[in-house]
Amino acid sequence: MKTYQSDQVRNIALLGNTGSGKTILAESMMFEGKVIDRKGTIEAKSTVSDYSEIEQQNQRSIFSTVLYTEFNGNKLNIIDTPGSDDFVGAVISSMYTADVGLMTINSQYGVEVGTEIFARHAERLNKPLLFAVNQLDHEKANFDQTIESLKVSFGSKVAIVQYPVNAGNEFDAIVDVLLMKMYKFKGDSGEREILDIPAEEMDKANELHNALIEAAAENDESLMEKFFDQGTLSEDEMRMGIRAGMIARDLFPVFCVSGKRNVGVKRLMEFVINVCPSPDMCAAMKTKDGKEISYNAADPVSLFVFKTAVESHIGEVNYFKVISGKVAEGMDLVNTTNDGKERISQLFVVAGKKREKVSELVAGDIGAAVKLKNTKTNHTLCAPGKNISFAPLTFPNSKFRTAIKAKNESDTEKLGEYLNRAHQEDPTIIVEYSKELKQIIIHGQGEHHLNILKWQLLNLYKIDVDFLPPRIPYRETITKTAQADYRHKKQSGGAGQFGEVYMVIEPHKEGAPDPTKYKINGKEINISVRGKEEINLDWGGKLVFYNCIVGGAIDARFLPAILKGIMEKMDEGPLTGSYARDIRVAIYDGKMHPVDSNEISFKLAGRNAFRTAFKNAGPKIMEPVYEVEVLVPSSNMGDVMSDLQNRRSIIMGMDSVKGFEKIIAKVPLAELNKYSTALSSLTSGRATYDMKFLNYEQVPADVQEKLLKAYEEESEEE
Ligand SMILES: Nc1nc2c(ncn2[C@@H]2O[C@H](COP(=O)(O)OP(=O)(O)OP(=O)(O)O)[C@@H](O)[C@H]2O)c(=O)[nH]1
Ligand SMILES: [Mg+2]
Repeated sequence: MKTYQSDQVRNIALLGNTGSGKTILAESMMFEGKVIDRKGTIEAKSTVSDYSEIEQQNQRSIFSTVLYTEFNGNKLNIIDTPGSDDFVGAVISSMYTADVGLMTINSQYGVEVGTEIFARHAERLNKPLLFAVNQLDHEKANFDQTIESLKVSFGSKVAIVQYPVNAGNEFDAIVDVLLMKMYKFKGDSGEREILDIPAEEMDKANELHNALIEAAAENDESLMEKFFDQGTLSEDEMRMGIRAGMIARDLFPVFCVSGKRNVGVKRLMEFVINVCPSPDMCAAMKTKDGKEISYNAADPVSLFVFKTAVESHIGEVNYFKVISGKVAEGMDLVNTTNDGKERISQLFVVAGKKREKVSELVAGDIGAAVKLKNTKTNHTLCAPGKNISFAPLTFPNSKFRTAIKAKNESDTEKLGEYLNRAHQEDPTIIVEYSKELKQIIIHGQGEHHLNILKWQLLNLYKIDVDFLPPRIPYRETITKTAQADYRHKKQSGGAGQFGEVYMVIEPHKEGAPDPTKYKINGKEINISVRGKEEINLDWGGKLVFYNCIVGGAIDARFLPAILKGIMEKMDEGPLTGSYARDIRVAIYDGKMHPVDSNEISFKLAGRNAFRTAFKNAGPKIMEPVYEVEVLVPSSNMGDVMSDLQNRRSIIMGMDSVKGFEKIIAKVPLAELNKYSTALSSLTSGRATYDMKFLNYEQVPADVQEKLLKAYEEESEEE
């Protein structure tokens, strides 16, 4: 393969709701680019893009797949992405890498929740969008309704370049209002005739043509002037204007295709080559320290790894985009994430599992390298001494958590290793070794996402695992003031033990003044604070410890031991063994023995007094509460709301956004187990949500009752 220069490369990511036809569109593109001479199908498990076993089993894309074609003297890199929200990590990394997002819209349904989700990510990443209204051969295809829904979501940015003459089963003709021609297709071969627009379509075509000219002119003052002077623009001027509009994200062109029947695909590819920006026209890449690196082939080399995967027969493959300079076989580079040295021993371009060796790739191009020592997704490689580190990808919060355990105890260590590796390959898999919950918790974007991981563990690494309900990180606290004292005394034989501690405990409130006086059971206790220690607990919240000992009742040297005893109970709360938080303790009196007092005695006295006081201080269990934001089509709103109400949630707000309803609710984590799965089945996958930790709140009395009982039973079993 020849070396393509930056201006001869186009990088697009195929985006869109699951089932909108990205993989089949990619297949037709591969066919048009002569990468394959027969098109595969999803049903026959024969597409270039969905080549992995698990994708074929599921009949949908799960990973991003890098593809390329050589087309009209240019190189078109295409990244096919999965449409399910579970695999949003792969979509985001693909979008970050591509220069344009090509969004497929299923013309049966118009804008779907996936369209919305991915469009929002494209906006965040500042990427131009191009729409392909797809499946126009379907009997239920409805172009006008699809356009209406696009306008609801994207307003005046929507710029129609094509419309179908006969959407539906007979679909074979498209009017192109940029070229003012009609494309007519024969069979499924992609073969086409370019004809004059028939008289009966002329009015509509002219109207859309003028609208497109206006939209194109809007992004460039000189084009605008020309348009006012001449009332029209040349084809080239329109291309310039459209490109400028795309780069500014002010104009999203709309094309018409049937990926399955290969209708309109070649014309769409021509548009991508002729009009869509090449990398060197796009925004520079930002580094971690805020510098900008532009796509300049003459600069020192730098590249960004957007995907790491283990491929059968060849092992680990790193997929990257060259950002600056040129990368060539045999080059020595530095990984600026871990300061490791890497040699590029072999360089490839890839179309699914097909690989072709190349000797060089230039700024803006996409390729793959194998046999790197320690390079993963999100890492930067660059010329020695250049110290470039690109800003890493950021992903949405996880939505699904489960505990994981190897079926076979002896696999536990291996499981840990592979889980860490899974995280490096897919940063949306987060692994947490929770000492608190005594579980390995994995977090992902949905149940399906983690089930894929389970499948991989079994089939690729031979580790059989169970998913178990994850425990909830409850907290304990108190709601009232209470006093307790405890005398620890042991004088049977040998050295004795003696320590006595008096304390008052009460809820800690940020900014409250130090205590001066307590009144408990009619008795007044005067307090004079000698020392104060404010401990930020590792698990959140505080313990404030006051030394209020007067007259040397307890030696200062024993106070740390008392605190230690209290901390032992904070670490394992008296109610359910969960961490305790937000408590203040005043040690105001006690007794020592001239010989028998020691640290251990005071630790035990402190611990026991604290436990008693805690139990008398209106103890409460607190649970983590999340803020959940659900985006749901209006028709599913009722079901989603009543389901949320069954989850002890409090609705905080509602809003209508572009044809969808947004619900914001506070929901306890304990009620969110498998929520992504439930929501998906309630709405046939048409809703999405995001959740983030909000705070800890007291559980209701009936829930506390149940938790106490469960803890009691568990303790008895042990
Ligand atoms: N009638 C018709 N069916 C299509 C067309 N394109 C795709 N399909 C069918 O729609 C289904 C989904 O197609 P895919 O290409 O896998 O869709 P996708 O967008 O890649 O889906 P995900 O990988 O799940 O995101 C398959 O059964 C295809 O055969 C089309 O142009 N017309
Ligand atoms: Mg697909």
